[in-house]
Amino acid sequence: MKLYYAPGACSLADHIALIATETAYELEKVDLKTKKTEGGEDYTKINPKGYVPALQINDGEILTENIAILCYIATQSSALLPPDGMAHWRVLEATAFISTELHKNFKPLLVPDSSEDEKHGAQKTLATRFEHLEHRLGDRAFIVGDTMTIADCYLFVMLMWAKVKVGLAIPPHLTRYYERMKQNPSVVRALHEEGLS
Ligand SMILES: N[C@@H](CCC(=O)N[C@@H](CS)C(=O)NCC(=O)O)C(=O)O
Repeated sequence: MKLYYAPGACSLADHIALIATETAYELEKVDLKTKKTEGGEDYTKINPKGYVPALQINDGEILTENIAILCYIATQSSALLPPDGMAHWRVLEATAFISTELHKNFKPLLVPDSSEDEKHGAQKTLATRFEHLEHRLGDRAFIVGDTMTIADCYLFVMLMWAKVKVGLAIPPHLTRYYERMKQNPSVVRALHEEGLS
């Protein structure tokens, strides 16, 4: 499999998942401004949506969208997503929440043309969403169940953005979780491979 990524972007979640599941993978960096891959290809020909992540599956098929890619990686390896039962749906519930309620709400804080009102609104919404996760997490090590799942891969990236990219305060349980996840060997390796350690 080949993951098209940009350093520190949401594609980092998929990168962590590839490592945590011991999947064989290659990486190809994408310049999101020029839409060129490291190898000089036009990225919009690979993923016409123009954004990362995209996962090239071994038969050449391209899969996009974080939730789909994370589920694909987990399903191929039988790790990071309980195969059935309520735990399976709880992981998908948390992953959808992270994608639609956290990831999307960072946008006004990351693009240069947002108004102050838009930025303020995004900060308020994110604070509410993080508060919800703070209560869900409590003292536990992972956001769903007792082992790492795709939801943790994605949540780590959102917390990294909050801390490092936009300087948003995050509540104490989530702060401790972030610090623990930063030491997770899959996270350490993914950050290193993206030039972020
Ligand atoms: N709906 C997509 C959104 C992906 C996304 O927002 N990617 C960002 C990086 S975190 C990106 O590539 N932005 C550049 C662009 O849109 O041109 C998903 O969930 O995978």
